Amino acid sequence: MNVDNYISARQNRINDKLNIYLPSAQLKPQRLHEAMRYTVLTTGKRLRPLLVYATGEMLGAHLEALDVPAAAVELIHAYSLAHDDLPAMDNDDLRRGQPTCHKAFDEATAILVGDALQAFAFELLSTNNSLTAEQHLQMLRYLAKGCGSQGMVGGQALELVLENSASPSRNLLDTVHYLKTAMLIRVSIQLGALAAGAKEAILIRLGQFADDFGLAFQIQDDILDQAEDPNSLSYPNFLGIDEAKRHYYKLRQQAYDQLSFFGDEATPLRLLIEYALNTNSDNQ
Ligand code: GRG
Repeated sequence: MNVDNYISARQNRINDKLNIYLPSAQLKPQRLHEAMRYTVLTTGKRLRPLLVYATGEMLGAHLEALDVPAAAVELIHAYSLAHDDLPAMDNDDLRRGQPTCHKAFDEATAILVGDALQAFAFELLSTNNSLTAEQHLQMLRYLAKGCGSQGMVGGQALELVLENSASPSRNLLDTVHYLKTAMLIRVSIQLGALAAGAKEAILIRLGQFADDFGLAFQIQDDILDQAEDPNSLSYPNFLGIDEAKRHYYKLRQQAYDQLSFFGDEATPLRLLIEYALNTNSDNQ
């Protein structure tokens, strides 16, 4: 299997599904729906849906059973980006190379877009597809916990604590990024596994893989952004660039090692490590 073919096939699939699932811009309230579509349908890597597909496929799920959970995690991700870009948060003008939602529309609309995308993710996940009612319930629980106050939003809240701390600790830095970034990655992997009917032991093993993958992804992002803000509380600024790179490589290797348990069927997940954790950090 070739990495580019696999990634682009699944990206095309989720882009088609998102286009179909999202409310039409002709439906009232038109401006809100237009802004929701604008926010989601811009070109992102679709990493979280790719993780749902790759994990589910590894464990024998049908692609049709993975479309809805894959869309749900991308909707949550898109909502978090729209809210994170707001003036009260990061105050960014550009996202995915285009004006952020509040710049293209307005602040109130961007807040409502995030709210509506979050609700839509849960609505979609509760709809009937090829999964059992128990699988639906489990997925709803994992997603709700993963993106709430003890997950992604909690990570964002703790980042504010970190930024205002006189002596920020390494432990707090790690907690922020496990929650803010790695948690939705973890949930994506877990939803893929749940769609395949995976048992607790597999979920735990995949949770360890997800944590390594998710934190490595965040550190890579920090290394790539390093030049942008030398004063931010990023891994390179906190640990020093050499230690940040060393930690990145260690986590990436650990993620590969976690997959040795699975054999050849883990090829899609190995391809995703290649795709998402591909920084030659020595060149940064
Ligand atoms: C709920 C306000 C709120 C925030 C939650 C997830 C999050 C916290 C904020 C998003 C902003 C951010 C920069 C998070 C760090 C993780 C990260 C590298 C996000 C970008 O994800 P990619 O690279 O983006 O997968 P694309 O555009 O490819 O989907």
